[in-house]
Amino acid sequence: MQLKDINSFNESYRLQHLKALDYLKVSRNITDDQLLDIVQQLKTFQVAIPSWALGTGGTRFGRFSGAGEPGDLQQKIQDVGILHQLNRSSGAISLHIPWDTLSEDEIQTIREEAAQYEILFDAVNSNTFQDQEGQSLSYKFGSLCHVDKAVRNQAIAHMKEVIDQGQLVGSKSLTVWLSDGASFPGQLDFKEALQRVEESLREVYDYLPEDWQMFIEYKPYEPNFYSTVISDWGTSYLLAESLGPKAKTLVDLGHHLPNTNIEQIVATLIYKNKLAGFHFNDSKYGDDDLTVGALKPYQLFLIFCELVKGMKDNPSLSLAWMIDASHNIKDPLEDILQSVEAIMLAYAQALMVDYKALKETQLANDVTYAQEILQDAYRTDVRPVVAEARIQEGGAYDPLQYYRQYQLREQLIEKRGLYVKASGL
Ligand SMILES: [Mn+2]
Repeated sequence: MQLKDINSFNESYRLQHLKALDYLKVSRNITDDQLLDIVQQLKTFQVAIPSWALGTGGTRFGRFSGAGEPGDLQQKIQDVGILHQLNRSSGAISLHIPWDTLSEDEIQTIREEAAQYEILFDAVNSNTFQDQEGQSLSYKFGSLCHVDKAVRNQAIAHMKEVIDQGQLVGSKSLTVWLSDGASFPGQLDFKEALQRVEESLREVYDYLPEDWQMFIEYKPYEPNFYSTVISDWGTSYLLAESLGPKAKTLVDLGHHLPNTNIEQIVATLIYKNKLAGFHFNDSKYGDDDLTVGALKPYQLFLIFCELVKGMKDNPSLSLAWMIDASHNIKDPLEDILQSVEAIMLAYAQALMVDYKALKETQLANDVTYAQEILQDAYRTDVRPVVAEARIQEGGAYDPLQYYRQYQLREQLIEKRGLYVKASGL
């Protein structure tokens, strides 16, 4: 769907926007050049949208379908196309195999559809946490950690196939998240399970094309409730370290036990050049998969401060940014617009921090002022600068407002019908 009238939509907010931008400059005491520099960095920032987040997600208790959802991959790309036209920061899609399995003859159409909306293909995701139709062996007791080598081989073959699929669309990385683990003490030998995962991952690693990377995601619990083989960043890190330079640790914000200091994990991984990137979401209790920034925007800001510092120290630092959320009760497209906005705001706030002054306070053990510097940036209303970056790129001043005003969901329902179910979740 090609969106119309974005410029005239923006025009009605022009005066209000310019005043807000001016106030930001005056209140932060920043020059036009400094502002331009921040806008420039925001303009190049792209967050990948996972194909499974475009339909309504469910919980283990049920799923309440939305309307006008994408029924196939082409329609999923069209949905990302809508997001990207509105915010100019959603220029990539992350596929999940087998939910998005491509046949040779549809590759061309899919690539053209994506190119039309300037959408790239981000990391491809494997799936060995559920059994697929026609699959000969079951993952009920694990995949890469399974005691039976035949099951492990099946999972390894699947991951190689995911890499093959990714190559067809131009992806450059494979994300592996394993649900492997145990729900009861005694079920699994910890050491042997980890050893089997390591050996299996090595087979997949050796299959990676030269310019590919492997992202190893971790998660403390669920679906297994007693132990997970790759349960924390340390386990992911030691696997990545053992596999080699193409393997890195992927941080999913919801995959931590409550109160974990995620920003510190980020700094440690950057220091060791093992940070792959992020799965953004928010949570209160566990892997809640809520809208980014809905609950802990200050934590998100602190994480971005580490990232900005990391990127300043090492301009070649290349990270993968992706949303990984489930939209149970909101319109998925509206929810993603809110998530991307929250990410951009946290990034913009982190760009407002005076890192030189912060360093001085640290060297002087001036704890009070160190905190003050961070909070001062966090408490700045950076919405105008994020909007400015978006407008300069041809996006909408207020994407959500445009989405509602131009009745985009209603148009999708008209085209696709009320009861289409997106493949996957
Ligand atoms: Mn994830």
